Amino acid sequence: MKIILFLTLLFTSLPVLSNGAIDWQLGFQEPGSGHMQNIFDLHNFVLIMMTAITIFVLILLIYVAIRFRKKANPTPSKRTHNALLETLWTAIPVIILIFMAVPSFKLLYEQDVIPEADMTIKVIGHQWYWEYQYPEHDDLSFESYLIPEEELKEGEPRLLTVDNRLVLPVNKNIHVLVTAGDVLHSFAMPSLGVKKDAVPGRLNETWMRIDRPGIYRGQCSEICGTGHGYMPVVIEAVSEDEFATWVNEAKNEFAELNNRTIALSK
Ligand SMILES: [Cu+2]
Repeated sequence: MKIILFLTLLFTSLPVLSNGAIDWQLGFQEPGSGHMQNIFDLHNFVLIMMTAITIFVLILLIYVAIRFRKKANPTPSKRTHNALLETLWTAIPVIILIFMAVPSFKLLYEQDVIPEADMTIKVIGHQWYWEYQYPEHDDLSFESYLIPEEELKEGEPRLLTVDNRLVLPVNKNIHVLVTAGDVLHSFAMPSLGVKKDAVPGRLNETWMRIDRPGIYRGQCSEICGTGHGYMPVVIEAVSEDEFATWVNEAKNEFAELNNRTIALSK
């Protein structure tokens, strides 16, 4: 069963060049950051180990079931101990575990320690939309809502399309502050290897470095109420120049929008 799973994952996860989920997908999404690539590599490494161990144990089981069945082995041995064997079957699994633990600790460290940041953004989860702030870009801030199914344009994925995307530059270390305005949410972007709980009254932090331009799609990953499935995260990764242009346009656009909202509420 595992080998079938392994082969399916191997063949399904390789050719997928998508930054979002696709139909019938089984493996991970295509990694869009070095960190996600490392997660992907560790996953594959552990999967290979696990498959080899499962096959080895299966072969042993089949061997003893045939070789030591009642007919072939009428007078069984009375032996209960074997010092060499016992040492081996303790030591070998320990060594295997060390081999898996070392890269996984490296990964945890990479995730936890934020490298020198080129820019900072703040992500705030609300019931049920995201708010994005750029404190280093004149406090640019806006909200990002789901586009309902009936308003989607051709090619836009259902439940994964928003009005205002989180636009970010590629090849920059982006420090991400995550919090929530009401209840628990979780800011998650599978192809970038990012998932961070958004907790009201608490400021969590993580980071990402996007490798290539494109649209990345994720979802709120902490059940947060009836609208939980309707607050996707959509990141648009662009070059540094395009990002600078976007910031200038967005500042005017959202400033106007905010003024209008203020005027309306008066
Ligand atoms: Cu949520």
